[in-house]
Amino acid sequence: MKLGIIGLPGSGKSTVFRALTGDVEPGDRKGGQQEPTLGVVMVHDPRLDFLVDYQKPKKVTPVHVEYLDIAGITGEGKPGRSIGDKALGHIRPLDALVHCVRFFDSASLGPPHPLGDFKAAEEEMILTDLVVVEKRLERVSKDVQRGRKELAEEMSLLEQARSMLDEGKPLRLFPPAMESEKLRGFAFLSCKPQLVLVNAGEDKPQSEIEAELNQIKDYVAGHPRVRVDRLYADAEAEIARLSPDDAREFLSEMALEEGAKDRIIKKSFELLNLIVFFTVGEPEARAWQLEKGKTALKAAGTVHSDMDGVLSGPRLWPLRTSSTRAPWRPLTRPEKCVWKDEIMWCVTET
Ligand SMILES: Nc1nc2c(ncn2[C@@H]2O[C@H](COP(=O)(O)OP(=O)(O)OP(=O)(O)O)[C@@H](O)[C@H]2O)c(=O)[nH]1
Ligand SMILES: [Mg+2]
Repeated sequence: MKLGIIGLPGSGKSTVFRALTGDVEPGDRKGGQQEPTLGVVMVHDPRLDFLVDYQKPKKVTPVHVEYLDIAGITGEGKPGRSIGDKALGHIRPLDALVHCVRFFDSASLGPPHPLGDFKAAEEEMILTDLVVVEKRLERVSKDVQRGRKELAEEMSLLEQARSMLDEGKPLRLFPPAMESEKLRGFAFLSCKPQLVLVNAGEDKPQSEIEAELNQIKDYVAGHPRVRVDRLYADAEAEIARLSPDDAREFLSEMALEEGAKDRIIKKSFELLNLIVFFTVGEPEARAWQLEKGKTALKAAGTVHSDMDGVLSGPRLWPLRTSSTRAPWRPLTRPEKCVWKDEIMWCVTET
């Protein structure tokens, strides 16, 4: 899973990056077009710990998440130049965006305006998509006039997309942008799954943070693939560098159950509708990601394409827990385990 951290300059993207990756310093990339910094985070999962304990494999491979700290959304709103080409090239292939919104006072930027900043960055993405749609429409409409009838459907979809973007609406509100084969390949920015993180200063009262969160939530109400949450990036970046025991103490003082890394990873899995499943054998215990609702057969196919369709659901071993805080335990029915190629297959039920 690869996520890009975007947001207006000075919104705290690099600080969020540090909070999520525990990285010390992503380098100085003030508002420019420099190469983004990549951080790779191994996802800690107590269910994988359980399987390791059970099987004592030679190798352990958790799921990993990659974060990119991307500069380049300027908020200037100039059509055609709204997001730098270089930044665009980095954003297009991402699975989702972490959209960082400032909610702390800044000496250079003044008091924060979270909803206004969120809208400004959204507008940049909408304008960027509009440029892509218009360019393609120009070409396709000429071809259709010349008699290439097979492009008529794409042209009609692009025209609908253009009128949405013209009205300032993101393409996540236009289902064909995600679903149609004709449009999916454009990887439009305004329909990328987005986790909006209101990056709050520690001095901000809870009630104010809630109010800002609610304003953004109201604004995106009814939008698919958008989640809104909070983060105290500055403090949490420091906490991410502490030992687990020290981190726990600081987190509980801030009334947070988990560090930014674990919280945001969970939210990202929810946003992308992913679950984790496991394989375990003597050589390796491994966590994999799978789209929720996909069958166990698909899980098998993820690991070995030749096994897609070979396994049947009841032979898989679901891991369950009675409470979310307790460690995960396998069901006690051994017929639910399947050994194949010296691997035991297990699929989570959540
Ligand atoms: N008080 C407070 N300050 C923060 C927080 N997050 C970031 N800052 C400060 O805001 C300034 C900008 O933070 P960065 O993380 O560099 O912001 P950025 O979005 O990466 O900036 P550019 O890369 O220049 O666009 C720094 O001085 C940070 O220390 C926060 O949660 N609280
Ligand atoms: Mg930065």
